[in-house]
Amino acid sequence: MMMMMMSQYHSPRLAPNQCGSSLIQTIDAPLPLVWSMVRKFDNPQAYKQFVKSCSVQAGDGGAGSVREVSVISGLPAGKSTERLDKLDDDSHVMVVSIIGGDHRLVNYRSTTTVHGDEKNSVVIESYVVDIAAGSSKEDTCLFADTIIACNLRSLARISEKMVCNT
Ligand code: A8S
Repeated sequence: MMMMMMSQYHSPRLAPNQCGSSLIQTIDAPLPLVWSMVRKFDNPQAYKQFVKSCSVQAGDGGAGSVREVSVISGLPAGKSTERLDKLDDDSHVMVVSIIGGDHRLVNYRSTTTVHGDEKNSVVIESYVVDIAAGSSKEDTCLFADTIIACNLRSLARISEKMVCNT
């Protein structure tokens, strides 16, 4: 099942000026709990520690909704405008595109899928992004990978804390 999800959702075609990768996080918490945190498009700050605030500018939190995210100071960015392209509560698939903002992640699109059962979860997050002029593929991917890894570790820490794993 997970191999199928990998090929279906996490193997995007890359143009020559793009890069991307996928990150995997195991979590000792039930899939429904983890998915309930991931799916809340209007509340990324629940686990994304670089997010200072978020306001939904269009939509009701379902596909097509647009949010504006403000990030904490110290990052090479202030704001990001992001659109929810897909939210599938049956397959636990979420696709988000970055459509604006004062940062270098141009044409960024991420797919997050959650797998698992009533005890354990696996989150896979993959993305594609343009390599900005003057940047290398390595630097672009390292930057995005670092942020996503922080987000996924934070998601694991918070959801594991919400259940009693003894
Ligand atoms: C996410 C993933 C990423 C967010 C990046 C990669 C970002 O929010 C931060 C710094 C930037 O320079 C770009 O799922 C941007 O949130 C923390 C503002 C988009």
